Parts: sequence; C-alpha cells; structure tokens
Amino acid sequence: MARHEELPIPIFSDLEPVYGGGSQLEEAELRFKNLKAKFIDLFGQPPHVYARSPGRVNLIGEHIDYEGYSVLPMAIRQDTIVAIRKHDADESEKLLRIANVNSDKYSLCNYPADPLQEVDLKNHKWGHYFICGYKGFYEYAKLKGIDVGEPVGLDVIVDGTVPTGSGLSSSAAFVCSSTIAIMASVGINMPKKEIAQLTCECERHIGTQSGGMDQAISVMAQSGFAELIDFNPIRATDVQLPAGGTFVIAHSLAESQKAVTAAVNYNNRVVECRLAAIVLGIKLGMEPHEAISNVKTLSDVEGLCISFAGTHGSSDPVLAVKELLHEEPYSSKDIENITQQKLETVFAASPTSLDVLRAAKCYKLHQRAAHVYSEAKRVHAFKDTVSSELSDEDMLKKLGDLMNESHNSCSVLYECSCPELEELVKICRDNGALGARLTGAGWGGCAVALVKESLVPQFILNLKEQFYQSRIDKGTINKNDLGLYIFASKPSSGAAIFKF
Ligand code: NG1
Ligand code: MG
Repeated sequence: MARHEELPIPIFSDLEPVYGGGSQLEEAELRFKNLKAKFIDLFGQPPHVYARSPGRVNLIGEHIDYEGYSVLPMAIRQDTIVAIRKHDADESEKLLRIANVNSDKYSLCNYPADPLQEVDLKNHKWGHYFICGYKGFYEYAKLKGIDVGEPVGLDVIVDGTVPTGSGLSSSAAFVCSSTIAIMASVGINMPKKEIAQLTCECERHIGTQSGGMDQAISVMAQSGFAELIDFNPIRATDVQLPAGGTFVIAHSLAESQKAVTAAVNYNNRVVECRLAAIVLGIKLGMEPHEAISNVKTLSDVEGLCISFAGTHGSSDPVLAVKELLHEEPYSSKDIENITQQKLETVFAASPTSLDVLRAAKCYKLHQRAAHVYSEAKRVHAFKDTVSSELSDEDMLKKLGDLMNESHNSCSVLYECSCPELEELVKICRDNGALGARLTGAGWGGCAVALVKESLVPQFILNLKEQFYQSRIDKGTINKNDLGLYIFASKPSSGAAIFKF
C-alpha cells in the first residue's frame, strides 16, 4: 500500500468522512450551508468546489523544522474552509474577490488576477494569505510545466475556526485550504507530500521564513494519529498516542502577530541559527567561504559536531555548542571576524534576513543552537517513548517530562515565551498536568498540556478559575467564548476537497 503522503488530497461528496457524526457533523453542515448561501448572496452564483485544511497543535519539536529536524504535531478539529468559483474566460472582470463569513472583522479584499503581483508586506491584510497560495501555485505550475490556462477571476469566501495568532497555525490552515481550492478549481490534484512542500513555499510569500511543519501536518494528518513529520524529503509517520492521556489546549490570550513582528522574533531566530551553524562549521574546520556557501541549517553541521563530541567520549552535538560557542551574545563584528565576510553580504539574497540584521543588537548563537540540538533529540525521545513497552502511567509521565523540558528550553534558551504563557504553563503544572509547554512559534498564543483523561474536566475548571476568570472580569474575553480558548483535542484529519 502506498504511504499516505504519496496519495492525492481526498475528494468527498459528503461531509461525514471528515467531520464524523453527531454534533460535529451538524455544526459542519450548518457551516457549509451558511457558506453557500453567503456565496450566492455576494456573488450571485454558487461555488464550484470547497477545500478545507485544519489547524494543528505541535506536541513537541519547536523551532526546529526550519533547521531540518523532525517535529511531532497533530491536527485539531478547527479548520479553514475556502469556497471558490472560477470565472469563465469570457467574464470581463479579472479580479480575485476574497470575502470572509466574518465580514465584520475581515472585510472584502480585491486583488488583480495576476500571479506575478507582489504581496504588499508593509501593508498587512488578511487576504494576503490567499495571495500566498495563488502566487505559489502559479509559480509551481510554471516550474513543472503544468498548463493551467490564462488566469481568470476568482470568487472566494473563507470560513475559518482556528483562532488567529494563537500558535495553532491558522495561517497554514488558510494558505493550504486556499492553495488546494485554487488547484481544485482548475482540476489539479497531486500527492500530499508535494502539496505540503508547495504550500510551505507559498506561505513564505507572507515574509516569514517558515519551516514546513504546519503545512505538512495540515495537508497530511490522519484522524486518530499525531504525525512524526520528517523533512528533505517530507514524510509523515503515524504516531498512536497512549490511551489515558489527553492534550488540553489553552490560550494565553496574548496574540502573537508573527507576520508583523518577524524581523525581531521568528526570522531573527532563523538568522541566528544560520549564523550559529556557519560559525560552528568554521570552528570545526571548514573554510569560511565554504561554510557560508554550503551551511544553511544546524542540521548541516550536526555530523561535524557529533565527531567533535566523539573526541570527548560523547555523541551529543550540544557538547560542541558548549565548547565552541560562548554564552556571551555575539556582536555582528564578533561574527564577521570569524566569517571574514560582512553579514549583509552573507544574507544579500534574502530581504527578510536583511530586515533582521537591521533590527538585531546581538546574536545568541550558543543558546539558539543548544535549544535546536536538544529539542531535536526530545522529539525522537517522545516518539520512542510512545512506542516503548512502558506502562501507560510511566509512559505519560515520561512524555510530560519531555514536554516540560521542551518548554524550559523554548523559554530560557530560545526566548520565545512571554509572561502570559509562563503564567499559564505554571498554572497547568500546578493543577496536575503531566507536562505543559508553549506550542507553535510562541511570543503569545497557546500552551498545550498533557493531562490524565480522568482529570480533564476538573483541570479545565481549575484553569477557568485560576487563569481566565480575572480576564473575564477585566473584559478581555467574554465568558461565553471560553470554549474557544480552552479545549481538549483529539487528533483530527487533514486537508480535503468537497464537491457536492
Ligand atoms: P506558528 O506560529 O504556530 O504558525 C511557526 C512556523 C512553523 C514552526 C513553528 C515553531 C510558520 C507558518 N510556521 O508556527 O513552521 O517553525 O513556528 O516551531 O511560519
Ligand atoms: Mg502561522
């Protein structure tokens, strides 16, 4: 049987295979009905096709996908649905009209039907994420010589339930569902692993140097499983989570606007990792020019680090980091003395990296590299624990410990937490979570806690009291919306196309 990443996106003519039965199915039926009615209301005709793609929670493996390391997320139930109608070639208006069911918050965006348009990064608009998919798909088609005809107008309505800026990957759910809807509208489908790669490249048009985890899980998830995602090439391996444990997702209520703060947060860390990798490469014997042209990620110099560790009787690349990179932050001068090249020259080809250099005061190479190498090991330890012979009790405890270690590393070494997340993680642990950590890029957004199944209702009640009540009293959130901010989640299924 083909591995599931080799298969195309499934096409369904009813909702049940994706939304199951019961209240979830009823909710979905209502959403689709409403979406169709809005579509006809706004554009005068029904959509041709719908695509849906879910958000995700990352269980472990944070900020290492862009360094080439495997991660372990699971898809959540919340998703984005994109309804689309492709104009006929003779319809006059060559416009992409992108509307949202939540028109109070997201007003109609119009773009030209031109795949070569640039995404206006200085002027962030919600519709830009659709354009990421649009541009990316046409670039891909051109590269592969796929004939998709002349661009025509598109009518689109988006319905998303993944909370935004929450580390649950609303952005990838939107980019993936958009790209798949655009593909479906011109009758193209392909293996999921190719769509995962393509959508990762699509999302980079928003200006973040994304890894690829979010798109990979959104496209390739299987109901009932978390997935170990490997990169280069992209692969997804089902991971059956132990019975008796539940992942509870809780929002810190600090919104992380990654596309807006990329130069000092997300892209900054990508640049720091690259610099750490280059410096390690040079310290381990590479010529500076060779390191600059060949070393892109910390995984590229892991072999050298392990050989170095071997001479000290260890196999841990973190040992090389400890010996070869000082803890004191590096100035650009310090690094340029090692690379013998101006940093502006090293990153000349990447405008978003040049933004990082302009904003950065110093570079914490030791801390970032120590996080990445140790986090990469924790992902495999997590996967090995799940498939070990341990009793459920011991297994859950071990998984919780790994999640706690991951959070501490994110917080102390990678500095991608924030006060609200620290408070929330502590409250989770104080209330019996076996482990709790920030999930997604951080700097706000959600935490994920591993909780014994029998304790979940009480755990949620305690968090409501100890974390959310004061925020309800202050009017930050509405009491009736609490279910949006704290919920238990089972692993749900990946992207799908619907034709009714
Ligand atoms: P969020 O912020 O949850 O969308 C981001 C990246 C991931 C990964 C995580 C950190 C994008 C689209 N996603 O996730 O690739 O690097 O941060 O582990 O940029
Ligand atoms: Mg995102």
